[in-house]
Amino acid sequence: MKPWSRNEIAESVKSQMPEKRWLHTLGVIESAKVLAERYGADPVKADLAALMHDVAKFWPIEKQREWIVEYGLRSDVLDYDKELWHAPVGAEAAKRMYGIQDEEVLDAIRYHTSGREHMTLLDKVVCLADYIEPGRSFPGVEQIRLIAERSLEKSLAAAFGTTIQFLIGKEKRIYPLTVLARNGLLQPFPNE
Ligand code: DGI
Ligand code: FE
Ligand code: FE
Repeated sequence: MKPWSRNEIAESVKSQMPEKRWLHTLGVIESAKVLAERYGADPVKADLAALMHDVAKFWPIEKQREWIVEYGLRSDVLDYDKELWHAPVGAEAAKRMYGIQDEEVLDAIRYHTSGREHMTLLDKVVCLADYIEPGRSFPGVEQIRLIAERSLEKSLAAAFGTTIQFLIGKEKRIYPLTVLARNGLLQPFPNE
């Protein structure tokens, strides 16, 4: 089968989400481009991962659950907030629907929400772009944008910090990979 062109993937992704989420996706593509240039990540991979990162976000939640069970995706997310599910499902969709085989791109999609312990450069670029794209306006985003000009790790650690604080404020559980991601980004520890 002929591989999907970028344009075809973009049309398909766009058709699976409301206009507002597509505008967010365009913002993430733009921010990922800037961050990839600044920190030396592969711009083509960053673009593709950003394009597809939220493809499954608006799938019915039961369909997301089915994919996680049927394809043996990180089933531990089922015990945590449903907002986490679209990331592993999106990576599987990129593979099964669009034929993406590049594991670096798939991982950047798979871990774009939670983060993970040993984040690759591409993981960090896509995850941070998701936090700071121009359309984002959560409290503290300006500060994170400023730090992002100097340090990919410090800015992403701060971004995960805002999410963790938000979850604590709502008395929600924190997915352990997010804690591991933040710890990993803050190494070396100051008291070592
Ligand atoms: O899909 P987006 O809205 O663009 O952003 P995202 O994929 O980063 O999803 C973020 C949401 O996930 C945010 O509202 C917080 C929620 N969430 C729930 N539990 C966790 C979590 N995010 C992280 N990183 N870790 C969690 O344990
Ligand atoms: Fe997302
Ligand atoms: Fe997103």
